[in-house]
Amino acid sequence: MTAFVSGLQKEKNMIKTRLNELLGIKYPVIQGGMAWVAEAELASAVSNAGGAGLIAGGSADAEIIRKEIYKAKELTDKPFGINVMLMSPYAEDLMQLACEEKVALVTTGAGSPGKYIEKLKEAGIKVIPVVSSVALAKRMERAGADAVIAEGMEAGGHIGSITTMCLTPQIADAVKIPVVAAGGIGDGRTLAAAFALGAQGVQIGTLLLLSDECKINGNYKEIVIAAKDTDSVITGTNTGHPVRQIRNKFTRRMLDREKEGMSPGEYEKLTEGSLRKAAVDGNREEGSFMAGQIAGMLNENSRRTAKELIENLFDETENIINKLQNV
Ligand code: TUI
Repeated sequence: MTAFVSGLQKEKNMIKTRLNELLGIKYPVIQGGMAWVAEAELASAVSNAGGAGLIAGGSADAEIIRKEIYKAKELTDKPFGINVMLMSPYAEDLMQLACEEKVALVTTGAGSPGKYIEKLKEAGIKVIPVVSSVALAKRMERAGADAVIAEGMEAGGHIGSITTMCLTPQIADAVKIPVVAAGGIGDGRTLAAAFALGAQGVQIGTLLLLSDECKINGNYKEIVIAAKDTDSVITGTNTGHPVRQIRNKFTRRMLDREKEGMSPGEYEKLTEGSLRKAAVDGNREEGSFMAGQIAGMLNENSRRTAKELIENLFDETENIINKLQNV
């Protein structure tokens, strides 16, 4: 059978790419590093399902994350990692922790992890930064990253300004290391499209919000399920940290204040604790319900175990690739 896209092999009905090899995983999928959302239970469920599960560092300190790593080690013997949000005051401590606990991989967000890469590699950890531009992807490759996650602005949370459709192929052309597409991946069609764009795998976040092992407040799940295609908005564009989240009273207030010329300091003060209010308290009015644009295609049927979601995703992808090969 001719390959639909380069670098993609189908063995015994299994999609295998360089990302499977790099991480020793069954499916070329990495979990999004969702702060206040991605804890040991979700990470281990994704890893047990054959993907690369992640514990999100968010703004938590190293001792909190160490406990999550211990929990995950109890729950899985498969590779898992941590996501380090580089704006966190604990980013350096978390990198140290990753080396001590020898997690399989570290993904990073909201900055450049350049200064940490050498030490992580020395500890045998695979380093996969999230990038939102070709320039940063090239810089990360030169600094020794094992792969990059090309995250388009369809994604939830902190985002860049380029779409997955445009970013992924440009990064795939610019680097030799594997590219993982992120932002807008929620079913077999979008996953197959990621392969067509030159990705060797995908990162999924929003879809996993609905997994049984994701222990966010039930209101968060309801809000994601109810969201239509146009229900997410980007706040923070004018203060330097654009964040995609589902529209509510909080985002309306933020956008109003931005129009009035709010300062970055004021923005930070107003957003403090808002993610916790969403994920833990389920506060529909004051929470920051971060989710990607694919929230619009999720429904009650998307409430499944992480294993079912991932297996279904790759079954759909294979069917689509097979169909495309017959076009
Ligand atoms: O990091 C994310 N998503 C996030 S982090 C987060 S916590 C937060 N809360 C409030 C404000 C800001 C963050 C919620 N969601 N995704 C990965 C990501 N990284 N997207 C974009 C980037 C990125 C952007 C610029 C990475 C590097 C970069 O530039 C670095 C440089 O030095 O050029």
